[in-house]
Amino acid sequence: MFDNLSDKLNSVFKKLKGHGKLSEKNIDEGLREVRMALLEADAHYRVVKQLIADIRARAIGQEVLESLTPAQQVIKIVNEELTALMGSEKEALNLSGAMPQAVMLVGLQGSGKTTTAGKLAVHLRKNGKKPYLVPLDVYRPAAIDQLKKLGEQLSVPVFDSSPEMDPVEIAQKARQKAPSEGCDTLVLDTAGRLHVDSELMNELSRIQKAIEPSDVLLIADAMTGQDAVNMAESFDQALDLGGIVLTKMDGDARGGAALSIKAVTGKPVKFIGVGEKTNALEEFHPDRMASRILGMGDMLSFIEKAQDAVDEKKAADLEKKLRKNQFTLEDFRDQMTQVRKMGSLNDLIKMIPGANKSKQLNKLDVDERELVRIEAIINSMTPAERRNHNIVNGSRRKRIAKGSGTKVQDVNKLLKNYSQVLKMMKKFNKGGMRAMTRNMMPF
Ligand SMILES: Nc1nc2c(ncn2[C@@H]2O[C@H](COP(=O)(O)OP(=O)(O)OP(=O)(O)O)[C@@H](O)[C@H]2O)c(=O)[nH]1
Ligand SMILES: [Mg+2]
Repeated sequence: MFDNLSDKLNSVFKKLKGHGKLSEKNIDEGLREVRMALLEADAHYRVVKQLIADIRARAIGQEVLESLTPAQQVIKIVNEELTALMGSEKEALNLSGAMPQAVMLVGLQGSGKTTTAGKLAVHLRKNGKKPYLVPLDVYRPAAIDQLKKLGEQLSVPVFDSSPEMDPVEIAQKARQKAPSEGCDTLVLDTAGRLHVDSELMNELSRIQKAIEPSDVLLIADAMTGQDAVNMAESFDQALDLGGIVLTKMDGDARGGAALSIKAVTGKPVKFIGVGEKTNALEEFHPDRMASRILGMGDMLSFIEKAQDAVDEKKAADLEKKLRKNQFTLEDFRDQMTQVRKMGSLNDLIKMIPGANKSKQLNKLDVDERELVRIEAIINSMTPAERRNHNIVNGSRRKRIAKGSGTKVQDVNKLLKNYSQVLKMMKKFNKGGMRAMTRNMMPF
């Protein structure tokens, strides 16, 4: 991503560093090269012009010229201005309004709408939502099947569209059906066209008016550079976009679209697609992107990914155990310790889809101090007891209470909670359970 641009900018900075103290002339020379590099990366010329003017105004100021590390100061300014150009703050998906909500994906043929629909479903599920994939492409043969297959692979429900139906009718029916499928967020995968045409815009606009989605995302291929920016303007005029997803950023996209699309359209990039797989979607953080462009790396995104990977593995292990009915009190305790490391239990509980409504969950006492007691109780059990709670009879309960400095009632309560969790776990279907185990380790 941005390799070329990064290389060029770094060689400019290297030159600047070589000067020691900088003169206005040095800075102008450097900025001329920065300008060339940005234009070669296919950034919009008007955007580049303004950006360079902004950087220059700050870079020829006293602090920089008189600083002992002027080149570093210039890099810092470039970093800040690039960040501002891309929107400063991360912009999240808009999911306000009445349930079920809808996110509508629009874009040209092959831009990555269907792939992104799958990725977004995964993203939504990670955030405690229950996505419902809705195929609205009734023109291209096999488009509906493509989304159905994707849904199956991800264990996400897909509305059973048929090519004979009108897309508006499909979307309305899907919304009516969503609650009975246990879903709260529709992801509408619309049809693409080769070019922006009025027929397409009319159809998209009809869908938008009928469904009033909380977010409309343009899916744009980053490799098409300035074309993506122009296309975004056309879509925005017709649909008033909520944001943009730039796909194929893993390819040899030169970066121009990511740099200029916000400045030109006023609409933020909300996500970037970085691969064909369903987990290859990243939230777009302007500051991290600027650091990436300047070759400073993006530790934060990396760390987030690593954490994601670890949780995925833990969730998968846990799921396996639950399936085989091997989720022991020992696992219960270990998960609890993990959760305590992650922060407040009450905050974490809020992440479970439907936790507020679940009577069973409300019955579980989640007082933070209680966790310490629970840990002590489980530690006082023998390994055999931890592995099979059914053998913990009256006299064992007395012994455990004494060993952990608690009361027999506390031991009873823990065992009751634990068996309730077991029961509840068994009730969850595959998708639900995975989301739940990922979101909320002990329960
Ligand atoms: N490398 C890479 N490939 C992607 C990305 N997103 C989508 N693709 C690929 O782009 C191609 C088109 O993706 P689709 O999701 O089918 O595109 P679409 O917009 O739904 O296409 P139509 O339904 O025909 O309009 C597929 O081969 C995807 O695997 C991405 O972020 N990176
Ligand atoms: Mg498609």
